[in-house]
Amino acid sequence: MPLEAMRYDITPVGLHYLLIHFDIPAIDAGDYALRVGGHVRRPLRLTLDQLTARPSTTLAVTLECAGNGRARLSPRPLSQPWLGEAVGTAEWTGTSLRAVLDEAGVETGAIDVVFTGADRGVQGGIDQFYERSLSLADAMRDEVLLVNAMNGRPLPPQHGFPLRLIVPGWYGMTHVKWLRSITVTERSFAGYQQAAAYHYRTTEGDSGVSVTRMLPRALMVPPGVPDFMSRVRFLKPATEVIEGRAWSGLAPIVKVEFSSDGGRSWSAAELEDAVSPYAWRRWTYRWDATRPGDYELCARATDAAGNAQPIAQRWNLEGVENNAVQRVPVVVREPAEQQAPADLG
Ligand SMILES: Nc1nc2c(c(=O)[nH]1)N[C@H]1C(S)=C(S)[C@@H](COP(=O)(O)O)O[C@H]1N2
Ligand SMILES: [Mo]
Repeated sequence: MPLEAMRYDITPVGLHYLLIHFDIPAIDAGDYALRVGGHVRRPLRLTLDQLTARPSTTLAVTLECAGNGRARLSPRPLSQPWLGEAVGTAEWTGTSLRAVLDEAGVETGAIDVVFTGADRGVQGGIDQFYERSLSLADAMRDEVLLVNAMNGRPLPPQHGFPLRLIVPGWYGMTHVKWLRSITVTERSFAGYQQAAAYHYRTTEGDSGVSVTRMLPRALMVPPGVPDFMSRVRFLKPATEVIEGRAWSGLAPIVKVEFSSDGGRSWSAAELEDAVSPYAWRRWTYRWDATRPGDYELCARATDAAGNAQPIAQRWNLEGVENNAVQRVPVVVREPAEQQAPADLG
């Protein structure tokens, strides 16, 4: 998502980031059925018509890839080289996962709920369908949905048509797309994407800590105009309203601070209401940029649980959870040699 798309409360579908481990699978809506089974009393088979006929909720949810910010780490971990753009907020429409599990009748002794996608490929030398799990308690939360629509339209192929999981507050890897089955297990699920990938670890062989909810982050829309190659921004001397968004999957955002000197001094930004309890909050800051010079703009978010963004990056093998403050180099100056637009004659 280009960072200027943070101007929208709800990200237009074509501007929402995408992450696809393997290929987008071909799924025919007519033949489609979700299978719910494993450690349940009544295994279910639900067609798309049956799923969409169920009671539904629409929730605005911010999704962020756990690897967002990875490309800023050095040495750069191998994987999708996100700078900071792997985020977006959509209105997802779907039905309660808990109601489906209740209908299937989860048996005592159940531990995990596994979500299997229809997409298959090889990762870590293992041939696999994309699969992730949640503990039974996390799966039973009110806000967890099986969604068939995004921003008021059927899911597009790239975002999981015809059905995906949405787990508000969690990093992107949890929201399994192209969902083909849900399996309740009596043992903790040890699939590749769950047990091997998505761990914060700094040394090979360390078991690490599983990545779960989104850490707090604030991002600003880079002000002014960019240099094509370096992406340094140029601004005319003036008072500039800086705008951005902030979110956390751990607790509501309570503070965003802005710095124009690379994080040496901070001032509080103004916060608007969150788009929903599970979505980002817009913030603004009136920056006095009347003095020409070189600046480094930063933004830092803090949530109600006291989690704040670190100033320095925390390197790790997979490059996950890098929520260090954003840094935007800006040059304030009178515009350089300019090519007048042709329509001004
Ligand atoms: N089946 C399946 N689900 C998936 C993935 C995938 O590759 N296959 N990628 C995950 C990851 S890592 C992210 S960040 C989000 C991205 O969702 P989006 O492409 O709709 O933004 O989908 C998640 N769900
Ligand atoms: Mo991701």
